[in-house]
Amino acid sequence: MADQYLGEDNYYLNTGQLICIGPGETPQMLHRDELNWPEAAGQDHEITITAIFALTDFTEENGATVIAPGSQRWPGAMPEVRPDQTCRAVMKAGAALLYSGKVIHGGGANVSQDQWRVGLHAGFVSGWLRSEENHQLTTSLDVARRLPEHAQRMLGFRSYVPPKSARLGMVNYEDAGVLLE
Ligand SMILES: O=C(O)CCC(=O)C(=O)O
Repeated sequence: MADQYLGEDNYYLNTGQLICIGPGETPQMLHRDELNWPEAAGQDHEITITAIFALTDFTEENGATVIAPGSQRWPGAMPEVRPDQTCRAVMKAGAALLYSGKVIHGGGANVSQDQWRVGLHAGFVSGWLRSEENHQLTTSLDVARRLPEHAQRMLGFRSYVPPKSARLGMVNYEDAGVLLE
């Protein structure tokens, strides 16, 4: 999906997180992920897409993601959302929700007594934007050297090559990959 919407070799891992919503948690603020990069948002193309994989069942009760279907086409940066314009990403463990950075969404309230809702949140962002998580500071060079090239790229250990300009994220004016050789 990221290859298709962001362009092959054109993007980095934005988030690699477990999002664990416990009993009593209140709803997350609804948002569009692309507004992390406000100057780049609001274009026709995608700059970020995300998958949330259900590691436990996602239910209305335990905090299934709240989604406003079709909101990727709603004008304005962050329009008002009525409850009747939303639905919940109810799904079985093992299923995933894939969404554009333009779709208004948020983690749901967990009104259960004792259930944890656990999602694996894997997002991707265009290579010319800064990722939410700083993987280069949390992945050592030793670990990066042992990863497949695609994973090295996803974590920012390879430079981004814009179509019409110089590289971004270089090391001594070379592709960052020289550090791994
Ligand atoms: O946990 C969820 O269901 C959504 C999380 C989310 O949208 C976020 O943290 O940005």
